[in-house]
Amino acid sequence: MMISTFLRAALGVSALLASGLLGSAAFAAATDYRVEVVGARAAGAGKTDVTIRLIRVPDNKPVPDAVIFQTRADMAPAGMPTMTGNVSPPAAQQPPGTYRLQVETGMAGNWALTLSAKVQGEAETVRATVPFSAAQ
Ligand SMILES: [Cu+2]
Repeated sequence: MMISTFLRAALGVSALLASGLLGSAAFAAATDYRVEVVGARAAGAGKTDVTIRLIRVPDNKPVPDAVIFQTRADMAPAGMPTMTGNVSPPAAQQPPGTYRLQVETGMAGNWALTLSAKVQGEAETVRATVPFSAAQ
């Protein structure tokens, strides 16, 4: 599945540049990350397991050991932005860099999963919204 969203770390590098911090931190802040949906499959009545992969764009490598938080799922892609579903805390998966979240999708159709990710060694928080479809 080639659903992906390009992201930029939440804060621009301009503040770092302005403050004269031109070391590796500035380069890390400029790093782009991408979240891909690997798959979404029914996981019992009204639940969907969504597996995502976090990619560091410059070297196109998966990012293991990220802390996923501030998760949200809603049916905005189906025109129902106020219809939300609880998201369980994600579990790290094999291969490294993939994470599985279980979403309470009470309705079949197109959903959006929004999340934040804290990447080891990265000062900025990564945020992404990716679409997935729920079978039920
Ligand atoms: Cu709905």
